[in-house]
Amino acid sequence: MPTVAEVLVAALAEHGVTQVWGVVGDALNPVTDAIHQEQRIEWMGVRHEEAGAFAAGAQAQLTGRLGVCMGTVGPGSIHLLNGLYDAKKSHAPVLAICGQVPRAEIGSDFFQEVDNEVLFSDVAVFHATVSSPEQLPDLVEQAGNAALQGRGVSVLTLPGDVGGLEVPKGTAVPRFVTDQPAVPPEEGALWRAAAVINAAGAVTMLVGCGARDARAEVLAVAERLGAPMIVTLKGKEGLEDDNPYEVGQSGLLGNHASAVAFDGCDLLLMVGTDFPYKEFYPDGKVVVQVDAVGGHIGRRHPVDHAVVGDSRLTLAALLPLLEQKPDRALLDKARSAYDAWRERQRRLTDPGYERRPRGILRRKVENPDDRVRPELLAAAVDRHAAGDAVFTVDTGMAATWLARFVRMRDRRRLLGSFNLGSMANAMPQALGAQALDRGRQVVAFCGDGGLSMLLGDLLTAVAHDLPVKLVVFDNGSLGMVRLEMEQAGLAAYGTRLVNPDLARVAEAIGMTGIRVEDPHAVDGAVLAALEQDGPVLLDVLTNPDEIAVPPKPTLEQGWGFAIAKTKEFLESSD
Ligand SMILES: Cc1ncc(C[n+]2csc(CCOP(=O)(O)OP(=O)(O)O)c2C)c(N)n1
Ligand SMILES: [Mg+2]
Repeated sequence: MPTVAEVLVAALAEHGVTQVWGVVGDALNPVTDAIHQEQRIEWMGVRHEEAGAFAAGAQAQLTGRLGVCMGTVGPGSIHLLNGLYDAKKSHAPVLAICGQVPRAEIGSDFFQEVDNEVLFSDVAVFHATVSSPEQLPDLVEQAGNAALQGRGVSVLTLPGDVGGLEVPKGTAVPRFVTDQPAVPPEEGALWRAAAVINAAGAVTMLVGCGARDARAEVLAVAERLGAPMIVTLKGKEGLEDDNPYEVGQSGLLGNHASAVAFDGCDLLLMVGTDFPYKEFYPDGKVVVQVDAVGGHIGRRHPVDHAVVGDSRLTLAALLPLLEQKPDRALLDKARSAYDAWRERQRRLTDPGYERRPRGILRRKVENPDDRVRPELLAAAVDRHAAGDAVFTVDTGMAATWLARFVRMRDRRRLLGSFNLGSMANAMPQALGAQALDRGRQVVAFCGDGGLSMLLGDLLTAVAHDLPVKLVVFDNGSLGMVRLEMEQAGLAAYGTRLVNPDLARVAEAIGMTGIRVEDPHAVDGAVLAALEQDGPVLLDVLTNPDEIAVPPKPTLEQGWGFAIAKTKEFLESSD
């Protein structure tokens, strides 16, 4: 008879899982042994379980199937938590298989014992302990289905003496329900939305990743309404390329054209977006929101007319009800603002460009040792990366540079910790993406703070032959926090990072390491890194003083900046 562990692993393989991520040990040994025997699944040993959870979450987001990670009893499972929270908040179906002390010891405060029920209660949509082989296949099916249908994390806890037990004769291999039918809109809601849109003057669209599969419909509605379109960071995939209505992002990493589009409209049409930053929404507009999840309606900004429904189905049904709007003045205005902004940005990507001071936020960028502008690096990667590259990006300034300079053209994909906002996600997510297809280009935009947080898992790229390209924006600083502090008028205390030569670290680990200090060497180095067959770490010393100007810089931010700079100057001259 097969064991509990063997049946569980067979179910994962049948479902299409190709890797399981984690650190081996104790209660999980029967599972790793079953994986060892299963040709279709590769065991991906990581150095820190958090990296395994991020990798599994990345795989789930790219494939729509379960991503799977494992943590041993107690601390091994605790280490998974941050990556699992990221999966939860990214709506990624992830199964975590966690060890537990043997059944007879449960509740006795045994060595390493933690209460997984409590530990995972906030992060998991489903948690259960397998306490007898008779619970299969049902319990495993419930765990998988809860994750897939609830788009979240399921945790199966396996006590040390259970994985190796044989299942009763005739136990079927668990199977998972993968169908996710799209929700059609209600007729009445559609008519009401169409009526207010037809009655309104200028319309601006705010489009997010919920409309990723509705590209044709989104473009057709924008054309009918002559509407400028603000695309969220997560909506870049599939929506920004070759889109004559697009005016970039809003939010801190956004640009001025988004503010023009927001301010100038009479009606805001939100599609498939849960864009969270309330302060960037325009006041006093009629708001129509289309979202497949009813619970998302109105939670970021007051909504006048809601349509609950899948973006593609809803826009396809809405289009015939919409009248052509003849006035394209707002679209033209927002697009010219966008073009002018992009042209200014493009100048920053020239290695010889010197920015001149203008206004309070546009102080002359101090670049005494000619450090590389992050904009220049991001633009070079955009130029040379493949049309089907998978990008991952750390939380921090790297996200701004990616948002502004990397176009999600062709079949490019983008992963980040966009809802949890954790650091250290980009490298392990890249490992997950790369393991799915070692022939596809996978490029991680890493902060030096982010990369060093899970640095040990550079070893995983080498050990498992994952040719990831890690681009490190090495500004010697927790840059985003530094900017935050300075805008608030605080000295940037605690933000400096003392880094080693990360390219030499990479070399010692067995990767190719390339260090760049000269702006003129960036382009060649990026090309060389991307052309390498194996894993590469490109360590680029970027200018820590580079700032990103938000769509509408406020006077307070400007004053804060000036005050912070004075404080820093006084402190440094002690
Ligand atoms: C796990 C975690 N710890 C702390 C933070 C707060 N935080 C957000 S961005 C950031 C700095 C990131 O620094 P780095 O990775 O070097 O990127 P940079 O902004 O310098 O480009 C910090 C500390 C966080 N988001 N996640
Ligand atoms: Mg940094």
